[in-house]
Amino acid sequence: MDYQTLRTETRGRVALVTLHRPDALNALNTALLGELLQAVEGFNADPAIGALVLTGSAKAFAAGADIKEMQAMGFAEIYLSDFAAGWDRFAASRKPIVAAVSGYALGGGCELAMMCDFVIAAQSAKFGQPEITLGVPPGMGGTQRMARAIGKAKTMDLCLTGRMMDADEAERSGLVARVVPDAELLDEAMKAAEKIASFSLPATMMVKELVARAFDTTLTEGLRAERRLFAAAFALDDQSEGMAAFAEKRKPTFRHR
Ligand code: CO8
Repeated sequence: MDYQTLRTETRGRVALVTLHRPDALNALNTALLGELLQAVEGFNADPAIGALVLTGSAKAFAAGADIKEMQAMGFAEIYLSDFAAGWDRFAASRKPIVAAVSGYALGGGCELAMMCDFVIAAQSAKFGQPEITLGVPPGMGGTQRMARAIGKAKTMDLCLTGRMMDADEAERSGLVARVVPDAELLDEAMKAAEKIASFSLPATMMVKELVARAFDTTLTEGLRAERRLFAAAFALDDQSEGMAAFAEKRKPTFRHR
């Protein structure tokens, strides 16, 4: 597919999506959102794909929503169009998405990384919610996803001061799953995604759905949902195969991949 703001490729069962607005540090504009949704929803519908990796450039994963695009907008336009609501569709991807973050992940860029299932960061990564410096609060989940991911203290610190945190602080805070040398970022993220894509797809989708639910419901409801889906997994031939393979000391061959 020919995109203006993205590059996409598939490697085995992994789709790699690279944000590509080099002149604007991958700032997220309406065109990019449209293309990203087309790509991600297309890969979700493609049975040959089991997981996605989302990345940017060495200098920027994404430096935020496109300030120049938003600059001239007024309340009515933003409110009536439910501006940026399309990002909920990205976050609703049922297939796992690993964010491979190098350089700036600021504002909407940090929020986009947080919409992915986990973040692998290069040593050079810098995360922040600098919207306060522009006279607005975050608008794509920064106050909500970040507070759930790393707690009130750091979220208030980052959102109220607009400062950036480096990869090590992001890992200590729990925003980032792993930090790797810049040169190994893409390999590490692809390896993680290949591993995910080698498992039973319904099982990985169940994991994603359940962990996401932990951020959105009570412990009692979450535990009930987990038990129900655990039981449901026993209706899959992948469960029989996975457990038989363990007992027979061989590698499983999952049918639903
Ligand atoms: N939007 C538009 N253009 C941008 C953005 C951006 N967010 N970030 C960088 N650019 C452009 C610059 O304007 C510049 O373009 P040009 O060459 O034409 O002048 C080019 O990218 C390169 O940037 P710099 O020259 O500034 O590069 P530096 O290395 O000097 O600085 C920084 C890098 C520190 C990342 C700097 O570019 C910066 O501060 N960028 C803005 C960061 C920011 O404030 N992000 C938050 C944006 S607001 C947001 O994300 C809100 C999300 C919620 C929206 C949904 C509402 C419902």
